[in-house]
Amino acid sequence: MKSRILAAVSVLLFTVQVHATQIVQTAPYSGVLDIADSFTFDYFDTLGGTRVLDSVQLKITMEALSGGFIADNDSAQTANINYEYSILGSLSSSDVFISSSVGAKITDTVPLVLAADNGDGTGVIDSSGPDGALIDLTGESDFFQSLLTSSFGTFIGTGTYEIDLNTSRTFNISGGSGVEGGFSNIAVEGDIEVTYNYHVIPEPATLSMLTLGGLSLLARHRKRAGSVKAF
Ligand SMILES: [Ca+2]
Ligand SMILES: [Ca+2]
Repeated sequence: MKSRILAAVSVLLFTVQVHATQIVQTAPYSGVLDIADSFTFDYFDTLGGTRVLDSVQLKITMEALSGGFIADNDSAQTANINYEYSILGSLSSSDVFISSSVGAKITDTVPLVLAADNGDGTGVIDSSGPDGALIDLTGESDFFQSLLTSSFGTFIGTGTYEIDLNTSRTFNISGGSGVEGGFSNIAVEGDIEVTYNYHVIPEPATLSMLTLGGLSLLARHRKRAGSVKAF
């Protein structure tokens, strides 16, 4: 019985001490590529050492709303090509530690068959057929999240810090010659999310009351156990 009561007391204290909770901060963004913007977040405030940061999760989502990449054959022959494209939305900061790999990437490689040039010629990137094509990105999306279980000390403090979002886009055409590439206005939207996973340290007064409560509970049971023995 004694060990069971002690266990109950320690579980009670343990539950209070490691009561984990979260602070989630979300900054929405949207725009036409390329985007270069900064977003403001609050540092994790330990409130005088009463809260302990356990980990930080960074997340970025990205969805294409419209636009896409263009291919235009300007050669005299039919072109069979592979069109590799990507849009990268990456996060960085001069205030807090963010790994250079944190970014959402919409990417794919698509095969295209383009007819011989219909007369637009080099320098005019025309997506209309039969010698051109538009790879519509509408609805394509990606997200990336990174959980920092160490090296998150730079997120602790008071006040605010900035996280920068920069987008870039690339394409590579292979398998044919004389094919021009480009892009139409690509609009995207998404969220940048910073989550603090932390636990609260109970105040000394609370801890003492819980300890006293547990000990008096134990004492009562000892007394009761003693009286049972007397019979
Ligand atoms: Ca053409
Ligand atoms: Ca052309």
